[in-house]
Amino acid sequence: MAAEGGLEALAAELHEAQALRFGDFVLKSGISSPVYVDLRGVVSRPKLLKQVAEILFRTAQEAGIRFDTVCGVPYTALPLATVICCAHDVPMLVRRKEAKAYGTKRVVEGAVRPGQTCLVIEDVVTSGGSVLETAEALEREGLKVTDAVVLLDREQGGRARLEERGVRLHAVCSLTGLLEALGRQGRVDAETVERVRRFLREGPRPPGPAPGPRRELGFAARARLPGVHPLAAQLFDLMERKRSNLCLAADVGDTEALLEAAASLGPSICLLKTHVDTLGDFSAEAMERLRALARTHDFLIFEDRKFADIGNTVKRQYEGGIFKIASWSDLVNAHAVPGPGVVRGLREVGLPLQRGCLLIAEMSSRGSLASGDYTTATVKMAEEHMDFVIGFISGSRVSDKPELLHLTPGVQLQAGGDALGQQYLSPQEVVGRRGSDVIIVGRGILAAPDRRAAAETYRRLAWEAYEGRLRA
Ligand code: 5BU
Repeated sequence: MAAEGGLEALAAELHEAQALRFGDFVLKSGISSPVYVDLRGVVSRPKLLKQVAEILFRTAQEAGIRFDTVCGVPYTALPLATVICCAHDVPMLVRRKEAKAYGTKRVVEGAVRPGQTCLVIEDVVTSGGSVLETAEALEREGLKVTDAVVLLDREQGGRARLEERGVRLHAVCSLTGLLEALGRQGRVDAETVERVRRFLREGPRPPGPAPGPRRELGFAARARLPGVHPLAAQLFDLMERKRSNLCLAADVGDTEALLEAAASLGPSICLLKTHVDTLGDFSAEAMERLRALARTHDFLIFEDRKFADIGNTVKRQYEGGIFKIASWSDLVNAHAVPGPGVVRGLREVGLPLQRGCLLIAEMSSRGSLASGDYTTATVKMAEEHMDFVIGFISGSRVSDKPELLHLTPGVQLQAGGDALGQQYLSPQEVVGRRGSDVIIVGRGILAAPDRRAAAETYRRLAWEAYEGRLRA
């Protein structure tokens, strides 16, 4: 571990580089964490990059590790390895994540000399999986891997797992050590320090309905609550009737495809979500036909417009323009970023039409800024405007008011994500464990070979997860 003074200075520099963020994050593994470590910003700060590389090298020397070459775990640790190798005249090896499809097809580039020892460099270790992958790739080339040096150990099982596989882990600092240094420096408040400490001590726990004596109400009972918004009551009732808490994200290119999706998948869904500004041939007449299909198949329409302007502007965007969203969409959503004026503006148009609104408390995309205090403030704004706001877009249950609905996008059967930051969780995770009410699924259904069968699968899984929650 780094010497006391060194750790204090490093903690301060990392904090300034925003390498540690505190709030509510969903990690790559799908678990929720109150802390997020992202050292990618270090490359933009040459002094810090050099400092971190030097500390890593010194840690290796102080531990008496003997090595012939150095390899960084791709990608964040690549520049660190480069700086170390240049400064200390050590040959470097580069591991490719995928073998080249042409040419040499090598996964390790550089002068590979079987029998030599390679030191692995990494920025952060959680479970140790990435270090192991690199160690195994090097070993397949005949190299020996005995040690790995890492800047930060998240203390979540990585050290033991690596040791089991014969790789000793040397960490410059632990997450607890860094956290405590930030606490001492007044950069992180005591409550956050305690929260993260508890998380590290007790391990990840998926957020969700807080355990307690209060029994969870079903959708039918929630429809009958005295303060419930009429549109929310209508939605709860139709969900119960159709045994569906599935919202289709109908992300298609034209109105014919939209109407086709509505007609064929309508029986499986409680809501159909549109992005009207992505239709190549929008017409008011097509939206009338969509409303007719909504009546036939008993679902509501939700335009995912994400209003985010001052009240006066959103009012005009909601009511007017080419799309006249308020005339055909039962539900819209809004960001809380402009403050309560956004809700008040939309409400002026929506209330007389008995429309409703969802506030975006969290987003499913990687690195979303809607977290922590922002999410808390959004929940408060919704709870103060329940005559028009009927719920949230969020990754989990953020309010314990049963009158409000929680809708969650970023759902597919397989965990993972897309190339542009979308992150997926399963229906069981979202409804069963995170306490959300409705799953929003787009490509999981639309890209399936049999859309109807896929929609039925998502409907059934989300509904079973909801029923399981009621039984718990
Ligand atoms: P997908 O194909 O299941 O990834 O589509 C998800 C849909 O939900 C898509 O229309 C997004 O615009 C929408 N979405 C989202 O993915 N994440 C969010 O946080 C919000 C909306 Br808000």
